[in-house]
Amino acid sequence: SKEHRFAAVDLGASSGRVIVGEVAPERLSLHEAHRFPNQPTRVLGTLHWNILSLYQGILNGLKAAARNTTHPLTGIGIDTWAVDYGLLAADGTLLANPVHYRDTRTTGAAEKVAETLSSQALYAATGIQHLPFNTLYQLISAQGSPALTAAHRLLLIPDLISYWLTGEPGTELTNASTTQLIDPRTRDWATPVAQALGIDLTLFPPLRHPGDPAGTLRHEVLAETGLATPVPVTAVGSHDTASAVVGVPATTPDFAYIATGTWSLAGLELDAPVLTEASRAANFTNELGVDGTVRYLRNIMGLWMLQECVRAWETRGTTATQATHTDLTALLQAAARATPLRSVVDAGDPAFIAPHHMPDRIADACRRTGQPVPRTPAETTRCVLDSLALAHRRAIDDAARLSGRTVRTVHIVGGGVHNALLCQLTADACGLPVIAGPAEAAALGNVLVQARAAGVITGGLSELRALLHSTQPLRQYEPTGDHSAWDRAAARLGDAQVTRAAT
Ligand code: LFR
Repeated sequence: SKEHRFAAVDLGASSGRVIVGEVAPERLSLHEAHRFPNQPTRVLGTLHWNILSLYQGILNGLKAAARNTTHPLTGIGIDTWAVDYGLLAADGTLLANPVHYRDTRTTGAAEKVAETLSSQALYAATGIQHLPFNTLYQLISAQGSPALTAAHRLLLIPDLISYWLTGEPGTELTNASTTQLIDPRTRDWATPVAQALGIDLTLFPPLRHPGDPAGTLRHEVLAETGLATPVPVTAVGSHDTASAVVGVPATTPDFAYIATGTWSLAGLELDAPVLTEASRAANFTNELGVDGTVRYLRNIMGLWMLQECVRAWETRGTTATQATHTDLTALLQAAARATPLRSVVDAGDPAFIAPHHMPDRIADACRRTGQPVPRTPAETTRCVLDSLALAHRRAIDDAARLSGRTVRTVHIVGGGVHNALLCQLTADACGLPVIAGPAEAAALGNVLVQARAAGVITGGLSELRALLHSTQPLRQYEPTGDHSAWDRAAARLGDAQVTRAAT
C-alpha cells in the first residue's frame, strides 16, 4: 500500500513513548504503541536515569508496534531530552550509569570554566544559553573521574539508544549543539573551546544530520521485538525540542513557538544564529534545528514546577491534590477561579531546577519580591501558571527584539496543549493569538523527518508543517483581559531576571 509506518521513540523526563505514525502524501496519523514511566533514581547522592529500564521500555514498545500492525515498520527514529550522555569502553561496555541533568554535581563548574574562557568568549563561540547542566559543565565536573578517564567514547542519550539498537555509533547534530561544544555558524565542533578546556572531542563519534541513515536493527533486537528484518534507524532531530519545532503546524513565517512539557522552550526559528552580547545577557540559546535552522529560544522552568508541587502535596497528604486526572482537572479549575496575577515568580530562575520543596521555594520567591505568599494548592498553581505565561511573553518579546523579527502568532505544542488555562494565559500575556497543538509534536517531527528521508513525502519544513496543519486537531485562543496587568506583574519581578545571565 502507499501508507508507511514509522516508529518514533520519544523519551521525556516523566515518560517514554513508542508512537507509530502512519504517513502517506496527504495523510498523517499517530497511535501510541506503548508508554512507560521514566523514574530517575538517586544512588549514593547522585541522581541517575534508569537507562536500562528505559531501553527495556523501548524494546517493549517496538514489540507492541510490531504486533499491532499488519504492515512492517518502514523505519525507527529516536528523540530524547538533551545534554546527558553515557560513557563507553573500547569494547562498547557502558562504563557508568548516565547522570540526570538535574543532579547538582555541576555546581561550581561554570566558575571553573570562566577561569579559562570568559562567558562572553564562550557565548560568541557556541551561542548556547548558560544552563548549569550543559554537557560542557558536566564534562568539566567529571574531569579526572574513573569513568571519564577510562572512556573511549561518549554517546548522547538518543545516540546511546541508537547504538544499542544498531551497533553503529554517531553523534546527531541538533542534540550535539546542546553540549555547548558546537559552533552554530559552521555547525561543526567548536574545537578551540574544547582545546582550551581540555575536553577530548575524539570521544564523540562523527556527526550525523537529521535524515541521515543510522544503521539497521541488530539481530538480537529483531528477535526480541518480533520485527521483520531489516528495519532501518534514521537520524531525526534527536533533541526532542528540535523534533517538536519541526512539529509546529505554522502556516506563516511570523510565528513564535513554545514547546511545553517538563520545560517550556520559547522562541523563534531563525536561519542564522544571534551571537550578540545583548543576546548573551538575555540568556538566549542558539540550538541547531532541522534543515539548517537555528532554534533561538530560552529555557523556562515549564510544567516541572507544577509537577513538583503536586508531588510535594501528595507526600504531605494535602487533600484534593492526588495526581489522578480528575483531581488535576479540579486543581486547574480552582486555579482558574483564583485571583489573577496575585503573585508571580521568575520561571527562568535556575533556583527551580533541582527537585524537592517546590511549594516552599515558590513561597520564598514571593516573599523575597514582596508579594503575597500563595496559601492553597489552587493559589500556588495559579502563581505557577501566571508566572509561566509571563515568562513565555518575555521570551517571545526578547527573541523578536534581539533577532529583529516580528511575531504575529504563537504556537504552543507538547504536553502543555492539554492545559487550557496555560494556553489562555499565554495568549493574554502575549496579547497574541495562540494556536495550541499538536501535543505529540516531538513524535510528529520525528516521524516527518523519517518519512521524508524514506521518500514517502517531500518538501521543506513549510511543506511538512502544512501536512500537520491539515491533519492535526488544533485549538485557537484569542487574547483577553487587561494587557497592562501583565506589565505591572512583570515590573514586580524587577530587573533580577534580566541581568542574571550577565553575571
Ligand atoms: C526538553 C529538553 C530541553 C533541554 C532539557 C534538558 O525535554 O530537551 O530542550 O534543555 O530537556 O535536556
